[in-house]
Amino acid sequence: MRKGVKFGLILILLLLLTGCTEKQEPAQERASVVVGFSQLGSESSWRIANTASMEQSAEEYGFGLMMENANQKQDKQIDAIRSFIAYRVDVIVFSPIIQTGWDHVLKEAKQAGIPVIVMDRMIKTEDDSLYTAYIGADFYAEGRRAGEYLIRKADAIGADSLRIVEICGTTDSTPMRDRQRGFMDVIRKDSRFQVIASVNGDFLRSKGEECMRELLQQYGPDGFDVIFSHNDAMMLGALDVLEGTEDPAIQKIIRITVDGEKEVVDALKEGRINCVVQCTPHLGPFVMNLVKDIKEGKEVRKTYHPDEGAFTDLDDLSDPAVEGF
Ligand code: GYE
Repeated sequence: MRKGVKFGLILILLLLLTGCTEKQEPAQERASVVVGFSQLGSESSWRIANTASMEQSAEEYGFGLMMENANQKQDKQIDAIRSFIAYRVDVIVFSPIIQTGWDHVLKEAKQAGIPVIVMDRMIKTEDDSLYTAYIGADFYAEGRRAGEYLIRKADAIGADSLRIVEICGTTDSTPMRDRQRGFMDVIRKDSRFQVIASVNGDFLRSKGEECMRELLQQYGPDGFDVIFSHNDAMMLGALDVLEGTEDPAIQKIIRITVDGEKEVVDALKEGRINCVVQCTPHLGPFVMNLVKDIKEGKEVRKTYHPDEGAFTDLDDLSDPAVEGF
């Protein structure tokens, strides 16, 4: 009897003990998807908003985001991509500062079996298998929209000759090349238009200001009729100069820009800018959704362009849809 009680007690003790050791530990955090993201820099409000969009969307999807900012240096982007490969991230995303020079490092990513999403700007490569998908604006269409606006504007004011100065973005970047090509393809057929200068402002406000100062010095306030700036930051720099100049001829200059940040859309509503071609920086949700699809082994499309349009002084600017980012 005593033996039986003792046995029973030992059994209870054992059960309690095993119960303790088997007590559910909080479920181990499942390793989340890690995205390595090489951002090219922080040259404009567009870029800042783009970075924020990536961070916010990664958080919403519960993905880890390893981000490196290359401060406008291609070498730094290549180093960042190599470090993502070494870390064996699940997916690499990068926004290439210029179009060429990526094949080598992308081959390394391919050999490591890591899918690559090209975001915002595009690369030039003979081998499409080096990236899984591209998500970014149709910059050629943006350039065309700028040209189409100019034709409408020239018609509206009855202009028979307009001299254009173009402030370009980073040389050899996709938005620079394609915005220029799209714009030229539209206006070249119309003899009213002549591009008298094309200068490089590197997508920076400070350089836009510098360019405008030099253009004014070279041509004088009467020497050109249109500014086509490849982004808002450079247009804002140019405005800083124009608006500090007394000459009344300055007022008549037609100002066309691309992006659509809040400061510029407000300036459009105030009549200080004439046309803002939209380019959305909010690519994060598209990218993270694609990361999810890739991880789930789904077939994905090769190219995605967000829907975009343009806001102009020839349209109804009181429409609530006319809003900057
Ligand atoms: O227009 C400009 C930024 O690549 C679309 O880069 C982007 C461009 C954008 O610095 O503001």
